[in-house]
Amino acid sequence: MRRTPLIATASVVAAVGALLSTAATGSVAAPRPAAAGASVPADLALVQVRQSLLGSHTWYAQTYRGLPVLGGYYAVHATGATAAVDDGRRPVTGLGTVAPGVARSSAATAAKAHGNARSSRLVVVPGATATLAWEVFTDRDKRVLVDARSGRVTKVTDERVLASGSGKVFDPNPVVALQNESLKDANNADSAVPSSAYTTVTLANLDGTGYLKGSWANVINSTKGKNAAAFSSTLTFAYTRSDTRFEQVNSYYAVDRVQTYVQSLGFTDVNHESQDLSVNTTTQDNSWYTPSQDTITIGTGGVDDGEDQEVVWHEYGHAVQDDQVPGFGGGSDAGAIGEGFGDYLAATMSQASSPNSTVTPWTCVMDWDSTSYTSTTPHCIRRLDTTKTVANRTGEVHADGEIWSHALWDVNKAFGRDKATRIILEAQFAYAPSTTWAAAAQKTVDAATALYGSTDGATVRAAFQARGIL
Ligand SMILES: [Ca+2]
Ligand SMILES: [Ca+2]
Ligand SMILES: [Ca+2]
Ligand SMILES: [Ca+2]
Ligand SMILES: [Zn+2]
Repeated sequence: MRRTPLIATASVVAAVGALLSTAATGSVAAPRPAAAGASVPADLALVQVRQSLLGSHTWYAQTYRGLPVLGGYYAVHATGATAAVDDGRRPVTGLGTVAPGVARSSAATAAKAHGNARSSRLVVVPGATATLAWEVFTDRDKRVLVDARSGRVTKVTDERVLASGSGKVFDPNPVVALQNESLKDANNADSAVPSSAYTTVTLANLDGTGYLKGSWANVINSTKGKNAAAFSSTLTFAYTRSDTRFEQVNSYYAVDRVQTYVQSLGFTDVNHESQDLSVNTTTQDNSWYTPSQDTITIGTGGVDDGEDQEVVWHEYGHAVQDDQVPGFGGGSDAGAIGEGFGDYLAATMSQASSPNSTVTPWTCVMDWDSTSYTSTTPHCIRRLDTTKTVANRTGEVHADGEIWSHALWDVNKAFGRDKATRIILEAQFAYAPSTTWAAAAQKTVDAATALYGSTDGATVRAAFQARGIL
């Protein structure tokens, strides 16, 4: 892709001689010597010269009154007797002063939400109405542009070059994948689960360090010891279930996938960060989200929780709500909403890749983990289709969560997973930290109405009315 050259008549690749004659028309300042002996326009700063098999390649950055112009470049490729120019300079017009309106230190403060400034420089943002900006590089590998007049952040980009790896996972778990309710943990034995239960997947958005660390999921296990962090210099993470690293891969994949799904619904600010995961670091038959640490901990009791992506998605549901509403979950109503939403998120993530069969209905949550503590089939820790209403409340948040999750599931049945999940996530931004069920349900109706109109709002209302919530 090439931008409009500053010199209108200069072709993208032209002989240096042709460029010189264009320059002579007066649109740029006098030529000066180039590294290769040719002349180049004056608004350039030499970046580097590289020698290839066929010649030399001289790269310049475009400048405007001494400041770098973002994205503007100029290259001279000299091979033998000829030199070709690649003119990638960009138009800069409408810029008055090149003195910043806000100080470098103010720009660093403005960028603080994206990390501490490691370095910064004043740049020209090109265009028909060019502007000045501070380009701030932070210790979180973010490049933040701060408008030098208003002091506002205008753009944030991730500098890291992200990598894809591959891994073996259960999707979402062996019971669902094999449609087999009689699988048993057998004390974490490889032989207990046929190899056909595994799926080889792409592990996306890795940071390339060789660890399971990426844009949306971050395995924080220590690099040493019994549950050491998985490492692969080739980003190949193919383990079987008896290997403690298997749960790390499964957890990374589950979290990367749910955040990617959330973004596909249009949300750019729902737990939009690399979620910390501490995997197999407790022997309890439990997993949890810790708000003060912003960490999900995955346990190994019974079936390893990390072998069932529905466990991970449930915990991610807590992380999502904690991110949307500071301090969310106080009181028995909000607590039950937390559990119900976690179960909903697990179920709707499984919807994407598993059948809604009589063996493993979508409404059955944690089909594999629960084989170690339930005796009836299908094995489910909880369901999204119980007959319970508010009249059946017990005060125990997980049990009561089944009432809330049933309402959410009815919304899902009415609209499909994308639209339903979009409504639910949008609504949750407006929940109070210790909301009542009625208030949260009304916010959900309001979100549906605002996004899609009153008919759809009425459909959501009916779902909550069916559970006695509204
Ligand atoms: Ca295991
Ligand atoms: Ca988080
Ligand atoms: Ca377990
Ligand atoms: Ca399930
Ligand atoms: Zn929970």
